[in-house]
Amino acid sequence: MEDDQLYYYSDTGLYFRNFKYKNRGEEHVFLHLEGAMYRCYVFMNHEFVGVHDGGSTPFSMDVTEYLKEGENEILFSVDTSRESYRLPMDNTDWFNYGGLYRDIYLLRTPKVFIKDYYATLVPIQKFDTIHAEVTMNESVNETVVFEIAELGVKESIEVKDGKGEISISAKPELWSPDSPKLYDVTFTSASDCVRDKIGFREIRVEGLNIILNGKEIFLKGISIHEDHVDLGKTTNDDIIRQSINQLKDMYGNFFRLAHYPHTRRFAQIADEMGVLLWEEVPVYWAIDFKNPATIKDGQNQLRELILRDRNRASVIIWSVGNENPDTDERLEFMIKLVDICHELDPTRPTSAACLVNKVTLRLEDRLMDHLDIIGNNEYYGWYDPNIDELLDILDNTNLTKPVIIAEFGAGAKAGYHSTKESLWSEEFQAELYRRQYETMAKSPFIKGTTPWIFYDFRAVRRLNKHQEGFNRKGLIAEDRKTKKLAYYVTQDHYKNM
Ligand code: GCB
Repeated sequence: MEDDQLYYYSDTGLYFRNFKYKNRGEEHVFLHLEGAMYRCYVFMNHEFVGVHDGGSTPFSMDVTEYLKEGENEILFSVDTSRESYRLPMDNTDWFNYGGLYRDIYLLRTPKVFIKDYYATLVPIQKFDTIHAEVTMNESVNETVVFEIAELGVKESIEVKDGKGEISISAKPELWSPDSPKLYDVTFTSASDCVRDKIGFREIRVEGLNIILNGKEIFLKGISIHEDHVDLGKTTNDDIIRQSINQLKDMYGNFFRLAHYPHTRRFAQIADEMGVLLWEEVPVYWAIDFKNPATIKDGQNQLRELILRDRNRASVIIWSVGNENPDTDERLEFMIKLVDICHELDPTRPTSAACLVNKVTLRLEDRLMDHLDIIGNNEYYGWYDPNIDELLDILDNTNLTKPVIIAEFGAGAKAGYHSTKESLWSEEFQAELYRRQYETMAKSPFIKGTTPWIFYDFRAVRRLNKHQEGFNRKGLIAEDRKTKKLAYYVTQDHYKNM
């Protein structure tokens, strides 16, 4: 995005930055990156500090011992190439933006500091118990004060060997999209203090229903990529707020953040503005499921995502994959990911876009046994002809869990008007959306929809004269302003649900 000549460049980029450092006594200094696409080697004053894989999640490296008083030099070497053993691998349907595209910080911390914290409503359907956990960077024994002043909560957490937890009685006003109440929460140790704004709500699955704060909810959603026509993969608060406002104008309450972790700011702003989120790791299509490096990388990306966002009330679903062929290696890979979700966050449902057997007309994916919500992508009326099959598939599957139709859609070039039979016309797309909504209304299993997709996005495999390098399934063109007819069909549908 910085230079036309580099548009398709996919290899290593070097980034330098000099800064002055003055030691303030006993402290740690970290380099913290919110994201580097894809493999990032970090050097400080010509010494190798470490390497990180995975393009969309944050990581920190302790650079204290590499620093000197006065002038210092950072060098990042970032390899952006997609490889068959990476996540995503080299075959995707979105543009491979590379390099350093999110914020980077130099952080000073005390010698002993609060490394991680987690505060959540305990999902026992009573809405009266908050659980808090804290992890220190060293295995110290001390007391950490957990405080939510507005609720009159001030409790001591006993930390043993660097970890402590507590469950307390409290009756917070519940967070929801209509009333996104956040509380100032602080954790204070002997030498450190961290603050956050946290919402308390309960999300769970009961039978075929998704339940938010004790009430059934239908997830009126849309999928969205982090792609911006001018800024590429970088984004900012105004852009995120605009997307959330456009979703609300469409009477929606839910985003599927596809197909990788979007910026941390998305969930923070969603917490403030009141919108629900599905978050996902780029376990996309047929990656190298048996390669130990891929396994390690996938698990690490999921851990980094959950640890980043588990305090966000807006995030209600962790998704572990998208349209992956059901092999033994893949099943083993995915079960480990689901286990990580449960280990780091027992409060949220898990999902993934699962596969259909087109011969038996059933959802047939062994992963479904391990998930709480079944995601399904279907392209009836676009890649597949007969939309009535959708109802057969759902009826034939013996479903005991709710289904989210995590994708459906059709391509349309904004401004191209023709008959509803003409491919790539807005009328064709709008008619397909009408038929989809009409059909889905007949199924008792569908509890959410995230059509594909909010905005047209760059995809180099999309080269016909209507697409010109963009996937054109957006309800809105890539300018993020020009609404197609299908946007209004969806608005009408969500308004009247
Ligand atoms: C899918 C993929 C999505 C693609 C979409 C399409 O099934 O999950 O990444 O972009 O289809 O447009 O074909």
